[in-house]
Amino acid sequence: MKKTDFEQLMLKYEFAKETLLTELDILIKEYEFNNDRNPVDHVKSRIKTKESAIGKLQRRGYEVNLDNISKHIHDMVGARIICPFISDVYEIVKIIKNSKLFKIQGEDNYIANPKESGYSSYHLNILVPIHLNNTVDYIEAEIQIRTMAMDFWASLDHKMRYKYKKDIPESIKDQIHNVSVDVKKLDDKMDKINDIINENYR
Ligand code: 0O2
Repeated sequence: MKKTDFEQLMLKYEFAKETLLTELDILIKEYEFNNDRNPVDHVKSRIKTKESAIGKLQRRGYEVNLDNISKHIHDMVGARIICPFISDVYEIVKIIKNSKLFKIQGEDNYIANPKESGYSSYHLNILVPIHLNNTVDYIEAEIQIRTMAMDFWASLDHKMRYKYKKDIPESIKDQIHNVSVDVKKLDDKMDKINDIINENYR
């Protein structure tokens, strides 16, 4: 049976996701070994669906074709690292930036500069090498690193946006934004308590 170009591209994304997850697992375990603590609560990953990729291309005014998927969609492969504390997020960013496997292409610190919606997270855009039979390909991936509190906010925000099909009334937007401010206060308080514990009880 002849394989389609789309199937071949999706296979490469699958390889990139597996390579990305393996490297993240190694980096986190090595950190835990050296520091006697794990800065990560859990890691999730996904490959963007065809429908979601087509929607993103259309929203941005690009013709829907395979070339434009690889050229303009930078998060076909995505991983999300959820950490207990804000300080852990920065620790993980440092570890990933030091990885000899990944090439860092760009970053967005939406923790220091939250989006208008209130969205807060640290994004790293990287290239993941995949070793095929005769060649090495570099596949783009996006890693989102955030605290459990930020993740709680983002997943509820995502659900509500989906429900309103992105056309959210201004008053609801304001309320969701206000909650993001509360989430930030909560994270800051937890970080302070964590600092006290680290200084006095470790
Ligand atoms: P999904 O379903 O999560 O995949 P780029 O990817 O660099 O071309 P983009 O897409 O503007 O440009 O990058 P950005 O804004 O740095 O990151 C986009 C991703 O961040 C989104 O992916 C979401 O996962 C997340 N995100 C950004 N803003 C918000 C927000 O206001 N609320 C929530 N809940 N998540 C947000 P997708 O493709 O939009 O969706």
